[in-house]
Amino acid sequence: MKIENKIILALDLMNLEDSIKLCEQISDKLNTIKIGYPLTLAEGLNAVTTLKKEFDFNIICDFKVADIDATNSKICDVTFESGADAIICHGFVGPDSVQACLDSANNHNKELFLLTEMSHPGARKFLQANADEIARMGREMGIKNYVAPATRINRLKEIREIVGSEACIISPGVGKQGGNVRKILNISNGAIIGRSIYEAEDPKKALNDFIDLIY
Ligand code: OMP
Repeated sequence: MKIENKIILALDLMNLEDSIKLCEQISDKLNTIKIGYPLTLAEGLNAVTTLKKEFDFNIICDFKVADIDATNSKICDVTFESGADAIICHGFVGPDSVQACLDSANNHNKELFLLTEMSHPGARKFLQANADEIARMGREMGIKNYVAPATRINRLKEIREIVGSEACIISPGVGKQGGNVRKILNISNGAIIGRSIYEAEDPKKALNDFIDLIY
């Protein structure tokens, strides 16, 4: 997946109309968006289908899939059939559950992102202790794409060392959660940015300001 300007917009707006308006403003600078539960629970998977049709973005569905294998397969299949190009799954559920997501992605010729350590403070409590193992599992399974935190640059580096230089890492936590876009892009292939863009008075300017920091 080629991420234009190394930025992925986290489109966590609560309705399709506002989402389309925002995409119209920024579509000349971005080609990759991430859609999660906020928009799809509000509007249905139709939001993914519509945005894919209107803008032809790369669409990463952030459903943090974390169930048994049989259920994960169904979640991934229906997501890819709606037009998503990639899906994010959790790793803590173990290899059988993750393999089901990978098989679905491969069957649809789409991509899987494995979430290793999350970006928020609470990730320290349970997830951090197992994040290296999750990343190692991903590497052993042949997974090429990962999500790792922009909020902890040292952890991001450690996860990069485990998954290897060829892997694609995308990192949430820039801006509102405190991560520095320029620093993390020395390690990550893309920065996921939501509120700092869509809550800005002028989202296009906010995006351009991030791009100026990168280049
Ligand atoms: P902002 O904090 O508004 O920039 O948004 C960050 C986006 O990344 C949101 O859509 C989060 O749900 C998502 N996210 C995290 O913030 N932390 C993580 O560890 C993982 C994700 C994610 O999987 O995208």
